[in-house]
Amino acid sequence: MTREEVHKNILWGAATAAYQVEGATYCDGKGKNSWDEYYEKNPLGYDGNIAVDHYHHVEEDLKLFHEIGLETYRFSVSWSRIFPEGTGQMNPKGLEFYDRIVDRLNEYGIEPYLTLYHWDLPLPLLKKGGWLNKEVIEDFLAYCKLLFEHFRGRVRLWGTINEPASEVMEGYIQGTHPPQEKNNTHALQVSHHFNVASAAAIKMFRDMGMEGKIGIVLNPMPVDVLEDTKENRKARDYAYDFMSDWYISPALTGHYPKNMLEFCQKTYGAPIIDDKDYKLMEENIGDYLGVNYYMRRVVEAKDLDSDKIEEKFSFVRVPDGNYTKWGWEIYPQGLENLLKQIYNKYGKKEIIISENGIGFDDQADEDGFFEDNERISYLKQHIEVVEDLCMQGINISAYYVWSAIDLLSWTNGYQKRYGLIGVDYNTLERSIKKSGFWYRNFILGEDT
Ligand code: GCO
Repeated sequence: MTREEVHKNILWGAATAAYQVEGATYCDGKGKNSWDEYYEKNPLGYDGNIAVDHYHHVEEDLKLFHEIGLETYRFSVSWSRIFPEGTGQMNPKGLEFYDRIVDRLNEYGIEPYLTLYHWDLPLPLLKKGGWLNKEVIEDFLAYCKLLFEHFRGRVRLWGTINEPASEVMEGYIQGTHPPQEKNNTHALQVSHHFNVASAAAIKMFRDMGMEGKIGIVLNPMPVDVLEDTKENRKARDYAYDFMSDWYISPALTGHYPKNMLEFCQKTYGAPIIDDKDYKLMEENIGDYLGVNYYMRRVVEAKDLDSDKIEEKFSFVRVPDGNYTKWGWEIYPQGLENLLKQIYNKYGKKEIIISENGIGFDDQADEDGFFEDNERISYLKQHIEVVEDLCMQGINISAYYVWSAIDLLSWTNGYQKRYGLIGVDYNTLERSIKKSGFWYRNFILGEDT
């Protein structure tokens, strides 16, 4: 295919997540969730109570998404707006908010892409064990069923669980996200419950005869070594298995990487897997694999004999690497390496780049205009890789810039901006950044 044909085949969009944009923490019946409590318990100097107040600016924001020419928009639904207690009584005002989003997007001809779960677990469910408690899977399915029934025919692109690896690593190993545990056994069991929940939602979607596509959204990272030694290559394989393939393998085959599973079950006694789980996961592979790509990881061997996986390797900086102030390496080649590694191991699969973008501390000029040239450069480099890969036969059907609009960075607050649309956090005034105009022209196929 030519680059022009590839460009036309890909749906070009941008993404956000409920908790990172909506604010309106307790408006119109929304219940408390895990992140509301997290920011109360961890005084970081910022929280999600206002975010960018998308809840009260939704019409304006969707109009701006239309103005920058998005062909599709990925957003997530806040479970605790729909079921304030996580289960039981549904909150009609919560559903109305998402009706406004979905119906306006369809009026604009912008394909809605609805993520069912993007980390904001209703607090009562966290209090009964969260994702460690297998009962929460049933609660999740009741929530999914309601949304499938309600949006049938109006939403044709669905994501089940966003970045399970992030919630597992940060929430159960590093303790930097809710529920702030440091327990590898719990981490591994939660990772399994995410896979069961996703497969069960996919099964329900198909049993209900829903139109469109559904899949899980992962954030796999390619892993390289600086010095090519036997020990470093072993550390690399552990790191890739632990951070990436542990999630890719069940998503694409219904089974975990064999060596890592044996090691985990021997060392941590987890995950405990019921036989029916395997059947469910094998029989309900997603229609696509969502890939959130930001960066690669570079590692060296640490303590290869440690019984803690994360102590077998340590992250290293590339001496002449290009890093943001938050230490994220800008490395577009990593996207090619990652997708080819996935294709080589699992064969051809539809891929959606469900997030790709970069956080900078953008500064507006005296007229309030964000001349975010670095973001344009980052997007250009990564989109070029996306189009090149499609020309080589890799099936990428859609691409989403993270993020459509500036938003709350979970543990970096508001200084770290990702948006194509800027927000003045004092006035909540919106303005299209230079990258937003660039992306519009790019989508139109105008030489940029
Ligand atoms: C941040 C992160 C997030 C995630 C996104 C994952 O800075 O907080 O980059 O924005 O990328 O929520 O799906």
